[in-house]
Amino acid sequence: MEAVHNRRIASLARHLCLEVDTGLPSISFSPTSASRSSFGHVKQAPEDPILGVTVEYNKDPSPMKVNLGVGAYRTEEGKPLVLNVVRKAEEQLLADRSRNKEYLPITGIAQFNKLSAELILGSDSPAIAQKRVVTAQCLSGTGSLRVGGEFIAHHYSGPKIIYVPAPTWGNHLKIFPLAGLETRTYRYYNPKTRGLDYQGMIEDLRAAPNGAVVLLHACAHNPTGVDPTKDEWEGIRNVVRNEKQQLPFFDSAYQGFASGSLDTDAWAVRRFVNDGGETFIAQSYAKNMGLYGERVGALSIVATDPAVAARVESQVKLVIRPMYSNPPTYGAAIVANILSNRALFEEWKVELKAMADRIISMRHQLFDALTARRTPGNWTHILNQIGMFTFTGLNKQQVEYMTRDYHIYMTLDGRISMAGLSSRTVPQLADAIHSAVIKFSN
Ligand code: KET
Repeated sequence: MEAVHNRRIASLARHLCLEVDTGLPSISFSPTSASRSSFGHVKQAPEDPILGVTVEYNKDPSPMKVNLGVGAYRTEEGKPLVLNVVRKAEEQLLADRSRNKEYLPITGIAQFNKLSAELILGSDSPAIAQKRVVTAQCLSGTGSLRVGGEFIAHHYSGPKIIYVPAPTWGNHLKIFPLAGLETRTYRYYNPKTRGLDYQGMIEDLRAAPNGAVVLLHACAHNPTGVDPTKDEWEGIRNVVRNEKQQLPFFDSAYQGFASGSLDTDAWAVRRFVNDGGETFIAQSYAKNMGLYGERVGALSIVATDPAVAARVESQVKLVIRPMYSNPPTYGAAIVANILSNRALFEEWKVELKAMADRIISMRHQLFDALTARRTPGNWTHILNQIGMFTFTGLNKQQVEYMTRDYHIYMTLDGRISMAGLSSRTVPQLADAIHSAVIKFSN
């Protein structure tokens, strides 16, 4: 009886890959089995440059560790924030017993799509009124970029080449080649002035082929925090639209986070759409509604006439269906609830502004702390840069030192997520920067 029992445990343990001493002869896996694997040649991949920072952070046992890597908002207490308005929308969803778990249509919740297009283009947008806008609920900003990229790769009559700024959010360089687009860069940031290399950008767009796709950050450029001025946007638009007939593809991951106002942050997108030309827009609700893990976003394609828009929509569905069939319900239902309810919408705007304001206050606190320490260098860019990040100008060696000696985790390009900072951690960061700058001068 006992022997049977022991054999069962041994078999279960083998199944679970556990080592259990049952007194029976043990069966071990032969070490040569790995060499027989059809995947034995697979190399260990490096961690993602942004999400890998969190992996390293999680391994650090130090109580003083600070994660300024990923662009995710934290409270003054350093905790993730679920917006009150999101909680309210969730309570409404929970109370509604008519809701079910059926599949959504391939392009998601129709109401969510309509409201998302209105949020980025304005509720009075002529393109929406003329039914020239196709919107598909996608898996957050990343999924929207990927679906848009694949649609362009399959159907665009122009060159299948996309120009992204140098530098840009690192994932752009992985998304677009996999979507089937040749990916090139245009000059964007000038490290000397820590500002926009406007001349370089214009030259590179002029030198790019007619009709090429141009990826533009709608606001709060990641990682540099440097946005064009309104005049510069008009110059860019003139080249893209009039001189080169290029296709603008906006990545809007931070609407409301740059200025605190949803409309102000949509200004550039609306200028491009309102001139009547074709435009792609990828929207994310990860940051501005704090719905990071719900993966909720939208791809909007603005066509020149409604008949084209309808056919485009039919083909977007063919991109999505074999990729993930249809999108998840929950996050988009929360967003639709908030955007469709006046009171919730107003409440959201207040909470969004509070997040943007806290980030701006962190900029002032960090700048003051470095000034008080007389840290060598000019740090005014901390105040001037826009959005979630400060592109500090610190080099890889300095960043590695700050992580090792001060337990400050950030990306190796010197980007700091200001949203991860608090009054408590500013002095530690300022000490770390001060020491890094003195120890390893640029
Ligand atoms: N575009 C930009 C410019 C961007 O910074 C991000 C995320 C995304 C799109 C995609 O976000 P999604 O969660 O798919 O809606 N950036 C932060 C997180 C990340 O890297 O995934 C970051 O830069 O830290």
